[in-house]
Amino acid sequence: MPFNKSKTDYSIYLVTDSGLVPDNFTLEHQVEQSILGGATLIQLREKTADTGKFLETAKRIHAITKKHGVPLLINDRLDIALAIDCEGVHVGQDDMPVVECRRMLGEDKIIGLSITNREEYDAALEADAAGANLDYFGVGAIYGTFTKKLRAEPLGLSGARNLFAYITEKEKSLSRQHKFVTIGGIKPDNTPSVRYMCGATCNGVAVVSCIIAAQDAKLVTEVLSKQWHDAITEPVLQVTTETLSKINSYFGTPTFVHHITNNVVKNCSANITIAIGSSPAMSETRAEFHEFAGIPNASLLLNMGTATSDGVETFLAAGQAYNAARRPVVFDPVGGGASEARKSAVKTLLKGIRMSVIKGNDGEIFSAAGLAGKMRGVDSIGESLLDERLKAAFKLSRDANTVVVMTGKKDVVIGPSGQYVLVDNGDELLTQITGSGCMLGSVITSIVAGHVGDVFDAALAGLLLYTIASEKAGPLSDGPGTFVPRLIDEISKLAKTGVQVEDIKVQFGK
Ligand code: 3NM
Ligand code: MG
Repeated sequence: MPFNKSKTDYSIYLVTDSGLVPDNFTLEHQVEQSILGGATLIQLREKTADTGKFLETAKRIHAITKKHGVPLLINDRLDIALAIDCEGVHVGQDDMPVVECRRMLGEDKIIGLSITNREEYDAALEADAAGANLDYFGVGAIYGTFTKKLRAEPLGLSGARNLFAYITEKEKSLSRQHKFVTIGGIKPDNTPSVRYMCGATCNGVAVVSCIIAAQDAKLVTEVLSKQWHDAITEPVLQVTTETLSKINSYFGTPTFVHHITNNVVKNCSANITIAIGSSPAMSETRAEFHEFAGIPNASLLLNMGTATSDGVETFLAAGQAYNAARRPVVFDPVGGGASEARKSAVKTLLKGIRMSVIKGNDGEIFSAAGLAGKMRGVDSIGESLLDERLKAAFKLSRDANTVVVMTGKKDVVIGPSGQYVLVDNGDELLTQITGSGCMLGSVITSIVAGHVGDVFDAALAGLLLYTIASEKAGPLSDGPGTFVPRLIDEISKLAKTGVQVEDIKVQFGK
């Protein structure tokens, strides 16, 4: 059958590097095993091979890919691609200009280009207008990689999402759409997060080391392919007035909440988690993160309150372990805008971890959204206008593809689509104790862990449980000192009996 490039499946794209093949195998073996495991596209990328040797390797690899009906592209070397008449080329920014490539290869071959930012994508669209007719882009690097010396800082999940948002808008106005794959440090563990964050415009993952260096290339490819195909691309968010009538169905699922939290609140966070029927753990021991993430109904709460300077690495290791296990991660960027170190920690964590929920006060959310907040110390000073608050929370929600819970006089729960709920519940005493936001983080994490397909409603349910419990506890307290134990008592009761729909004070909006 003649090659028809429009049928190309970009989902599982193997890029070679013979230097990484384990001693007991050949490159041919790794490529064939990978195809048997589900690789849909192969790129021969041999940066150091001499021309004669490269040509011989290319012929042997092409024989294998042809046998299996998988297209083969050659990195950089058009002469090799022309000599063996394979299915196309992949070029970098410093290689043969794409317009020349197209002129030499003709319209039937695939041409792909590496890009790392908006400017390179825009320039490629101009080259397209000049006749390049590019087929796809390799977007990267997503994560750090040992396989290639990078031209720019890795994009991270947040950077990739941002770039894909730009690309997605522009592609809509084109008469012919391109395909996109992500590359750089991608492996089965982080594939669901990458797919979730990049959205439907991203057509696949391109990998080198995780397959080429594997002892069982077929198995790794199978796992990668399964992770890619099982991953959801859009968050499940549904919020309707019906949500309120089923709010109590969110309580009562016992979950496991792994806290990495600050020294001030450990005790009350553990107590409130137990009070609603879940199990807390406080651990910063990396050796047990993967094991904990495998516990049924496990979830992770990352609270930056008193993070130490090496704390970011611990947060990253934990967040990535829970991402890999596809268990929810809730982020509480306590004091996130209070210092340069904290701002940079928030950025690093949003690059490396897919968060299910981000919870913070005004200042923390403004800062995480990259907007000037009103931070002084770790307390949020004053409150911005509702409109401004909604804008900041929406921006963060869209950028991180996550549910944002922003506390304040009126609390906001908002999702990436812009749908939001304003919550007017909550006792005044919540503002007079330390750790009230941190305990809310524990409650939300615990409830989200039992309802991962329904993160928005679960986060709202957690917020309502907590704030309505505080309204019951307030009048029973003599002041802030007795308020905390009363709050724990009341939440423990409400988690069992459920809240009264009449007590809920919310407004829906978009
Ligand atoms: N191109 P691994 S990163 C070939 O950013 C390549 O354009 C990149 O290797 C880019 O899967 C990269 O082993 C190497 O991390 C990817
Ligand atoms: Mg190149």
